[in-house]
Amino acid sequence: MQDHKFSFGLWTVGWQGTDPFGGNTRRAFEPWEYADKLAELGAWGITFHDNDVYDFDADEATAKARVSQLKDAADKAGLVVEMVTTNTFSHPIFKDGGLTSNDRGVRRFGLKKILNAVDIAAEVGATTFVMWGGREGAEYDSSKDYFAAHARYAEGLDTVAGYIKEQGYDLRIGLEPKPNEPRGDILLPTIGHALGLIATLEHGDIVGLNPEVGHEQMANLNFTQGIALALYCDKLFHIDLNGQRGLKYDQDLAFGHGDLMSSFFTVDLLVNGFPASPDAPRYTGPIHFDYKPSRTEGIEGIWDSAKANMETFSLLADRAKSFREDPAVQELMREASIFELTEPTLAEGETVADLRQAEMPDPAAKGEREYRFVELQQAAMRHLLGA
Ligand code: GLT
Ligand code: MN
Ligand code: MN
Ligand code: MN
Repeated sequence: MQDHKFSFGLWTVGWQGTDPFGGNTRRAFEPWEYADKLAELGAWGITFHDNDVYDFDADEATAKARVSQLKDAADKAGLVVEMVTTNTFSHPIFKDGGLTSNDRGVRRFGLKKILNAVDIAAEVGATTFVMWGGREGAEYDSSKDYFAAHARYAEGLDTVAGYIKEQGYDLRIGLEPKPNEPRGDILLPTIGHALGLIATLEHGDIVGLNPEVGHEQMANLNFTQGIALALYCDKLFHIDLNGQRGLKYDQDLAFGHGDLMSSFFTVDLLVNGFPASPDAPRYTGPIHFDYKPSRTEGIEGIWDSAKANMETFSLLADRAKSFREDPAVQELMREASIFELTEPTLAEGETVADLRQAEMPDPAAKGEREYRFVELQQAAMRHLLGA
């Protein structure tokens, strides 16, 4: 487990089990009480929201004291505080969003709260600042001018990114997409949507993605494909690993407890990179888990589930390595023409006119060729199952 930079949100192990139908099943801990145990289990880092550490209405002195108590505990345990984020979703003031509320006063309040959290992030040495816009959205299309909402979102992001640059902070912003929950529909619902808005920003160079497995899967999308696009665009700044089974509420299961095959290929991409593109961008950030210890669990279950995330990732990393190194797999990849995909479709200097003149393959023969994709997938299955 020491090979990977495992990291946990304080709100994950700290989740008390509240859901829309029932209250807490576990007691609250102070944020600094998690550090030793997480370190002992093999974690490398922790992350938090401002209000995981101090209350929404805490005065400045209390907030400062609590953040520094947490930072001390992390230092003592040898944990890095690698990411910080803002809670712009719990308090009723944010019921119509933080950066995109129709109410300008709310937006100004939200922006200030985010900027305060940016200062805290810099102070504790975090290098990523996540922005999950859970309340940025709507239940009703009648309720919002969506052009203006995107403009205000962009304005907010540029203000925060511009402030980071102005202060000279070593921080990058990771946007976290989610299609719905808590809003009926959330703005920037997927990785692709977020990339689209980032491309319009003035300070988009320090704005990228913090994709979450379950959130892309709630949109019925392929998470590995999504992070591949983020890598292609050099925008995979951070990651939230967890598990989700199908199209339903955000389950936040432990990593691998949802779609295991998909988890295998996510780990394969994260630890081994693209199979045929050795020069492509690689993810080098923390392996951050954003899961919830199920409501059925007691205190022991918090640690069982935290461990489960790291154990599953490590097991899958081993399996993915053996998969890639297997000569039979390499041969199947050649038969599948996987390496051929890296070859540009047009030859160097070739024009459209040249292409039109060029000899073409026999469509019937190409239509009948083998790709051996099923056998390759089954080879992955054998490695995954340790067969
Ligand atoms: C909240 C959300 C997570 C986000 C956190 C960051 S908050 O728990 O469900 O997916 O990563 O704001
Ligand atoms: Mn989630
Ligand atoms: Mn969540
Ligand atoms: Mn998340």
